[in-house]
Amino acid sequence: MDKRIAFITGATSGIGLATAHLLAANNFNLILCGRRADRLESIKKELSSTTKVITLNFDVRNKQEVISAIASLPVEWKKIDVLINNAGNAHGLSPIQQGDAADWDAMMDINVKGLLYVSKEIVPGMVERKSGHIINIGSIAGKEVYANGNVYCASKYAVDAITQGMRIDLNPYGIKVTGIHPGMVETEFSLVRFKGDAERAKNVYKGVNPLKPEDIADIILFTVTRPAHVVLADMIVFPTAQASATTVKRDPA
Ligand code: NDP
Ligand code: 8X3
Repeated sequence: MDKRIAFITGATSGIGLATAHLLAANNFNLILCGRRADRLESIKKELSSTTKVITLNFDVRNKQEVISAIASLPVEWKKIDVLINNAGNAHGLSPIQQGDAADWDAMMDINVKGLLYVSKEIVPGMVERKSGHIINIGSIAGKEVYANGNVYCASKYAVDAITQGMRIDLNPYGIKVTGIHPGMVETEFSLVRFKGDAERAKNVYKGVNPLKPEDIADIILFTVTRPAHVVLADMIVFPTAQASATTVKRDPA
């Protein structure tokens, strides 16, 4: 295979899905991951006319599932050039004293430990080959704590710390490490955060022209197509209407 191979977690919606589409059209073969098998199948069907696609159906929280899924890759797919650690969500938005422990577990297990489990199976190959590019999707929530964000913010601060740590530890091997920290992106993110409450999710973006998942995909494509000696290390990306986690210019209805 002369195309590069990109491994994308959370490819069934939002940023991961938009990135899969853009990388498929730009000379990448794809390994697409997620829990929703039906979506993975239809995305594979759609993108297979453009590029080679393999899907892996696993929950990043489950260490054994992560290990088995990645071990099942055919040998010609094991040389992963680009790892995009994107799977993640917020679960709930409550003051700490009212937080739900199941939501806390989900955020720490998915956003932090899931990212580590996946990386553990892929990074040693990059080290051996002395090449590769890891892109971790953090958040503005990993740069600024906001009211009621507590544990989601903690999970994304952890992603930022792990990203910095990876960049330092993998420096001797010529592996690029990039952190991308978006502000408001309209995806299924708010629907998941508010447990399916579509009205509440819609209100998050009321009066704002938020980022689209395609905007982040564009930045990912730019990032992975820089010359060998260039790495975009860390980026905060806002819609123009946003200036900080909580400073958002909203147009009146
Ligand atoms: P979506 O909800 O649209 O996508 C989340 C993706 O993560 C889905 O593909 C989902 O797939 C996958 N995922 C969630 N839980 C698991 C799990 N346990 N195991 C495997 N995959 C899982 O949201 P976004 O596209 O917005 O989110 C992508 C990333 O961007 C996240 O890390 C999020 O924190 C981050 N982010 C989002 C922002 C936003 O405003 N939207 C802003 C800043 C950062 P499936 O359900 O099929 O498993
Ligand atoms: C998603 C952006 O501001 O809801 O990570 O935390 S925010």
